[in-house]
Amino acid sequence: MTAPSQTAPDRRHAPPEFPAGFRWGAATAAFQVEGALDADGRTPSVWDTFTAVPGRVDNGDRADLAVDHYRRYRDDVALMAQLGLNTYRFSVSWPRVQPDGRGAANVKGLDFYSRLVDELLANGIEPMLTLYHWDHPQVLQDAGGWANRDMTERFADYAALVAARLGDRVPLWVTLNEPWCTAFLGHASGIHAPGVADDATTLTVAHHLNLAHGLGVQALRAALPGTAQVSIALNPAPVRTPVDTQENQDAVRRADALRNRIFLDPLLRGQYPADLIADTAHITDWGFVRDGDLATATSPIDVLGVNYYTPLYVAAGPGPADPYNRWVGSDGLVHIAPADGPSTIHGVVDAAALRELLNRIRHDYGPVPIVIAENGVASPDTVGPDGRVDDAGRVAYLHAHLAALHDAITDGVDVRGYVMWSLIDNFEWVYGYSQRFGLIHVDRDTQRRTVKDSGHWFRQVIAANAIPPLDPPAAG
Ligand code: PNW
Repeated sequence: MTAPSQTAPDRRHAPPEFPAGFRWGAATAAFQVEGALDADGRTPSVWDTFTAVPGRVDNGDRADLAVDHYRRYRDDVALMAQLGLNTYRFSVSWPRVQPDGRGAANVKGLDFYSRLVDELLANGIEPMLTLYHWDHPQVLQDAGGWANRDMTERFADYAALVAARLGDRVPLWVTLNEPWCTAFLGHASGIHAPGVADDATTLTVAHHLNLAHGLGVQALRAALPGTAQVSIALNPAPVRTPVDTQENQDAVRRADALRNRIFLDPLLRGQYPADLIADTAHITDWGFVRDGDLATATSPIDVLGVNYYTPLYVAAGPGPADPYNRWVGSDGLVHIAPADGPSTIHGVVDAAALRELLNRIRHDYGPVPIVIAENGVASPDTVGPDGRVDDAGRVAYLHAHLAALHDAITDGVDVRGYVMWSLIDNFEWVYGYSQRFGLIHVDRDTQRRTVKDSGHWFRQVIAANAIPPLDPPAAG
């Protein structure tokens, strides 16, 4: 600790401020909010197919209506403006824009995103556009999906179509959201679409996603103005172990390779980790990595999107199968270890781990600019008799994570923005509507929107560009 200088103003009681120009946003994804699955030429996505299979989604919930954002987007943008957001992260539905997965764009599908972007800009909100948040056209899955190398070219073509229409108005582009989820939840345990469970396929898919990202970056650069920024949203996690033995450290290394380095290394170093290749040699010879692929995967990005919810706890040895974490190549050597503390559907709540994660990325990969592209928590929110949604738990969660983020900035990490998950309660994948992540509550029967206490609190954060005290203001 250094003593405060005699002449500096007393800042001890000032709320911690964020850098000038900091992006404050909230995020959604097309399949989770839009509904209107048959509108204007959209074809089914892999998630339409997956959610139609009995038993895949809690309560049999479907995304046919979701939160009706396709029709209510103007009202939703008005709510964003009320919250004071300066950034809105949304995703484009590939089967709306390119219903056949190849060839010309469906103009009516692009029109929706064009209207949305104009509405955002008219309200002073910068669009942050994710090209792929998991819902590719089913017709492409019928051709093998991400297991088929051709998918990487399909993705680059799709990226070019969206950029050609929206590139003049969208300043920040995200290629893929959480490729870990697509590869591992979608192809190892199969609890996400397309519901495949095959270890060799998982690694093939991971590589094709890394390659598709790079091809997507190149397609975007070719179509976008030089001022546009290009990004990817990964979901890396600090990996921890409860007891620091040599065996447990090896479990940490293996888990870190499968969760983090399999995406960060090709992206930021242009190579796969040697230990990952060795750990998985009995599954694949990695022959799917062709000359030039890694140079493509490491095409420069402007900012790294980091989605953070929880750290990962692991230990050595066999354990019960965990559908969220299949340790491809290390099954029987790694398992999920118990962790203490309050927990959510994603695991324990640990804000300090966010600071640790950001410092680790800077230490291992250099000073890449970072945007937190997702962070948030689900809670069973209800509208009270006074019309308020009291979600004090979410306010505490946000407060703790913003404080940790501010600490990381003070440590020297170059953080450009914070986008929370989610703007609004929505279709939470395998949990259906049972998990509410929004700053805005949605009544499932009436679609009525109510800003939660956390939304009012977040408005204060944005207005001050600083972390205000915890007490939520009264609604209204
Ligand atoms: C992310 N896991 O999903 C997604 O980007 C969002 O679409 C989603 O709604 C949000 O987090 C909240 O869940 C994840 O199993 C789904 O570790 C599952 C996992 C992580 C992220």
